[in-house]
Formats: sequence, structure tokens, C-alpha cells
Amino acid sequence: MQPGTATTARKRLLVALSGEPIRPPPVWLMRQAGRYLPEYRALRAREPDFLRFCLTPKLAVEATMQPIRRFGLDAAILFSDILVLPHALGHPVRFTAGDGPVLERLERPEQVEALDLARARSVWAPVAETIRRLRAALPPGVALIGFAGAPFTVAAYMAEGETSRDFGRARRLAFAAPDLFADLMDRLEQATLEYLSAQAEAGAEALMLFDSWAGVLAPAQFRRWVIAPAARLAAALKARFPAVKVIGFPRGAGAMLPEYATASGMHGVGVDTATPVAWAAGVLPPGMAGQGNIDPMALAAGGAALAQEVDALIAAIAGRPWVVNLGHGIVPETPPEHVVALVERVRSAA
Ligand code: 1CP
Repeated sequence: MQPGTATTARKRLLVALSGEPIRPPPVWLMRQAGRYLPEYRALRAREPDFLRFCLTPKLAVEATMQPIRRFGLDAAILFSDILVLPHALGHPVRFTAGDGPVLERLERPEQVEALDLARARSVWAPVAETIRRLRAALPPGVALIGFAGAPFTVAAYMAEGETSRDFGRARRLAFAAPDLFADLMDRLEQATLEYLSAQAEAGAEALMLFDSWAGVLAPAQFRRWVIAPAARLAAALKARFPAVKVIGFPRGAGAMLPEYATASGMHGVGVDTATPVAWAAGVLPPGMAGQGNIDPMALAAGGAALAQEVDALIAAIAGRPWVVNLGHGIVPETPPEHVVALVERVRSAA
């Protein structure tokens, strides 16, 4: 068979995202590629500039494939970063070793007006090439997930200029300069739709919207800056690409999760570690898949504690369509053998 033509294989991720409670459930892990893998550290050493690493198809394909070769996961996630989008739009972003991302702090209208979608299309072009190569390289049962940061989380990094515990500067800007913030959000939403569309056209089979900092918002702001854009993006992507599945991850949504799930119309919704799974499984509309939510620290610890967390998750999702994952990304100190143990436990427990 030609590489990439094995479309008849049943991809467990896509089955679960279609609303079917298949067992064993599909499993993949947020940040399944990255620094906890020695082969990733070796590959990264070849390109110290992280954004350039993300935008070099040969390197991004290899980083995406590394966990697939090791662990037999049900999905691959494009190797990239949510901050590739502001970078592509011409907003200054850089990654410093150890300290996370540093961006030009956005606070003036001129900085919003300077965002350039035409330029962005040419900067993100290599991402489409990475996706085409991945579709040809992936084993038949493994689905390919593309992704972007949700507009609020990307705006939060831009307004803050760096990471933060509470993104207070970004929240203050949204209240103090509502027109500027709304303009920024509109432009990011439009760019995100185009960026995710380009990924679907290149062959991504599911698209995930990471709203990692949604949980810092008060309810009214959560509705305006998290739920409303997610609903518009999901509707537009479903209309353009009927076969593609969309997943939203409003991390920290808490009591707002039911409203997000119902209003967003996603095929799947990510559930963070702090959220009770049995409650989440009960409030998601019938046929909507949940995704999560093992504590990344249980994975880092491994052993009996990890086995217990997996068993509890499998019990809590009985009868529901579900994608087993962590509640947030793998931490760098995680021993790779613990991922092997997690995958084995999911497949034998269910
Ligand atoms: O030194 C290095 O190699 C860089 C470390 C690294 C990696 C491996 C960063 C910097 N990003 C990534 C890859 C990445 N980021 C992926 C693909 C890999 C995979 O999942 O297998 C994905 C999906 C992301 C998404 C991402 N980046 C999010 C959303 C998910 C989440 O974790 O909440 C966020 C918030 C970012 C920003 C970012 N990029 C990198 C770091 C260290 C951070 C977090 C900064 C912070 O703490 O605020």
C-alpha cells in the first residue's frame, strides 16, 4: 500500500470524536513530543531557534513521529507551538532557554493594526508541508491532530509579553481598552480560522483549540472571549471540513464547562485535572466526547499511583465517548517508561 493511503483503517480517535464510546478508548497525551524524550533533546540541539525548529518540516515531522514510534499512541499532534501564529502575523516572539516565551507587550492600537494576515500565510506555509509529510508517514490507525491557540490565550500572551500566573495585565487591558482588545481578538480569530483551515486542507483529521488560560476569566468575560469565539470557529470549521473533528480545551473552565460544551458545538472537549470526570461526563451533551484528565504529576510519579488514576478514569467514563489524555501537558521530568505503562494500563483496563 502507498504511504498515507491507508484511509480504510479505523482510527480510534476519530471514532470516539464521532460520539461512539469505543473500548479501549483512544489515548494520546498533550505534549507527547518534547523535552522528556532524549531523542527530542538531541533533535532540538540541531536547531537552537525554537520557532525556526517548528517551521522546518524535516525537524517538525521527526519531533511529531518520535512518541508515535515509542508508544503506539492513537494520535499524533503536529509539532508546533501556539505562539507560531502571533509570530507569523509579524508580532515579535522569541523563546529563551528555560524561561519560556517572551513577546513584545501589546498595549497600543498600532501594534494591533500591524498584524499582517497576508504575511502570516507565507510564514505558516511550512506547517502545511509538515502535515502533508506526516499523513504520508503515520501508521494507518494513527490520526493526525492539528492545533492552534484559542484567540484569548494567544491575546493573553501578547498583552502580557510573557507567561504569568493570572494574566492580570491582559485581563486589565480587556477592561481598560475594550475596543483595542476586541479588535485584537477579531483579528486573531480570523487568522486562527485561516490557519486551522490550512491545516485541514493539508490533511489534519482533527483540530484542537488550546485555551490554556481560559480559567483566569470571570464568567461574563469567559462567555465573550472564550465561548463565543470557540463557537464561531467550530461552526466555520465544521461547515468547511465536514469530515474533520474539532476539539476545544478551555483549561480551568470549572463551572463554565457545561456552557462551553453546549454552546461551542465541538466534537470533543478537553477536561483539565482539577475537574471531576464523572461530573464532566454527565454535563457534556450526549454524543460529545470528553478528553482528559490524568494528572501529569501522576504520570511523572508512575507506579501504583498512576495505575490507580488510570483505573479510576476508565471507571468514571463508563458508557461515554472519551479520549484518554492528561489534564495538561507532560512535564519534562517524566520518565518515558511511565508513558508505556499508562498506555498498557488503558488498553488492559478497558
Ligand atoms: O525548549 C523547547 O524545546 C521548547 C519547549 C516547547 C515545546 C516542546 C514549547 C515552548 N512548546 C512546545 C511544543 C508544543 N506546544 C506543542 C507540540 C508538542 C506536543 O504536544 O507533542 C503544543 C501542542 C504546544 C502548545 C502550547 N504552547 C500551549 C497550549 C498547551 C498548554 O500546554 O497549555 C501553550 C500555552 C504553549 C506556550 C508555550 N510554548 C512553550 C512553552 C514552554 C510554553 C508555555 C509557557 C507558559 O508556561 O506559559
